[in-house]
Amino acid sequence: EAVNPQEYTAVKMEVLEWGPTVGNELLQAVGGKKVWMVAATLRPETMYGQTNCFVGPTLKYGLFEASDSDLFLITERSARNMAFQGVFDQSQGVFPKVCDVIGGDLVGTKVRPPFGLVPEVYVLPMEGVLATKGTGVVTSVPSDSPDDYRTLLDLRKKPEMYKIKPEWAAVDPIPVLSTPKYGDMAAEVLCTQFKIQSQRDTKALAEAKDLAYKEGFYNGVMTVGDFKGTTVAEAKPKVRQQMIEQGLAFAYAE
Ligand code: A2H
Repeated sequence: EAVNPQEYTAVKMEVLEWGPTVGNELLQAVGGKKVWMVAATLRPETMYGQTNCFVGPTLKYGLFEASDSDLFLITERSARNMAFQGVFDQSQGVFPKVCDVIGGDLVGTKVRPPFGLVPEVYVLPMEGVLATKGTGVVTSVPSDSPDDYRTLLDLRKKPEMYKIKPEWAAVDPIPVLSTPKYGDMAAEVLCTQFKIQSQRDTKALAEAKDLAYKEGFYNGVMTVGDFKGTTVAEAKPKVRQQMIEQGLAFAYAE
């Protein structure tokens, strides 16, 4: 674990419709409650460009009571952290799990990405999702995240192998910011430049991710949203604050 805590923005994606492989046990546990898949991100200013939501297909998730009316779908590890950080209504330390679910069973579920220019997106599998980081839910922004971009290409290339319907991966990357070096599709430019062939090319992807992040942060200008025309560095905390004020995000550290 790092010495300095990582401060994430936890973005709340409301479940709109369950996918075809969700089990009855889960549906019963949900009852009439609202379910949110919560993704940890370091790039809140890119949330306009969400096109999917990724889960690890073999990872274990749970449904946790965030309040009387709301359930969070996240890993148990992150739920425990959230409980200690006072995210849940119940007093600190209470650990309100109501059901287990495997990531693969969530594929094809439809969620609403907060601030997304596309109002509904599908849950898809991503191989490299770590159980030890964030919530195990990753929101996909293929314009600016090389991992997200390459995973989308992999899924589109072999939908049967990944057990997905092609229409779940149909939304193209959406430009949200522009930089002098990579234009408004940093992830695509870098994946092409580095000849990245698959989401398993982790070394090249890490390098691409680093370059995209730095160029975006230091030289990026927003091309959409309320802070269009301002720098990414300036927009980042402001978009985050807006999302938090609207009840669509919260601070999460680990
Ligand atoms: B980021 P760090 Cl546009 N497993 O959000 C793998 N990756 C995970 C994860 C997990 N369990 N939890 C979060 N992440 C991803 C947006 C984004 C992100 C963009 C560009 C770069 C980027 C959209 N995906 O990350 O190891 C999440 O993806 C690169 C910095 O804590 C999260 O932010 O530095 C980021 O990794 C956190 O990674």
